[in-house]
Amino acid sequence: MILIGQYDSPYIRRVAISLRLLGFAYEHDTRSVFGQFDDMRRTNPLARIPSLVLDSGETLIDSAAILDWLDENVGAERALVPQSGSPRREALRRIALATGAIDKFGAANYECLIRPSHLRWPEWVERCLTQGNGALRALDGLPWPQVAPLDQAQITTCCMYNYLKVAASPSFRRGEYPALDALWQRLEALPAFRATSFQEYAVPRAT
Ligand SMILES: N[C@@H](CCC(=O)N[C@@H](CS)C(=O)NCC(=O)O)C(=O)O
Repeated sequence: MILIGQYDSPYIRRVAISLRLLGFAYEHDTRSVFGQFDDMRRTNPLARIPSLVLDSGETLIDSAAILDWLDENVGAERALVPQSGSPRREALRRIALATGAIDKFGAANYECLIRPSHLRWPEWVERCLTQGNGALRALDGLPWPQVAPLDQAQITTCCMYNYLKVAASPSFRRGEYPALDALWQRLEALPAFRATSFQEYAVPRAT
């Protein structure tokens, strides 16, 4: 199978790490939604990442749909999201907070990094950051496991937090989230996380 998209996207990274943890081999196609926009639209009409091209030729789009497919394939015992009941609801709540934070800090990043400075909307950026930091505070206040096994809530939250650190999101308040720092430190040391690490957030910058 082929995973399309670069590791500086936390959505790509949570899929790549899940593939590795569950024992799926994949080729990595590092085309960019910014650099190869038209080409990427042929893979996903939204021109977004991630996409996963299966060995059958079918293309899955959207990280949630891809992770759902992975969980279905490995079965309930190994799935990264619990199958039912309050463990599932709790996992989905954490994942929703983490992906929501990605979307809010991501929107602020696009506004501050990509949009020409004279067209920026500071009140909108502020609103996004309030929402993003609200999600981080909620996640930081939760108990996180100190030991294996990993689950999707931990993986997605760590990918989100790492993205904020490396992309140097505006108003991401370093040092304010000790529980997330501890989770990040523990997970980023693991082989699947190290193998998908990235040093730079590669979006086009406004001049
Ligand atoms: N809900 C989607 C979100 C994916 C997403 O936001 N991808 C970003 C990269 S992190 C992207 O493709 N951005 C380019 C764009 O939307 O134009 C998922 O979970 O896959």
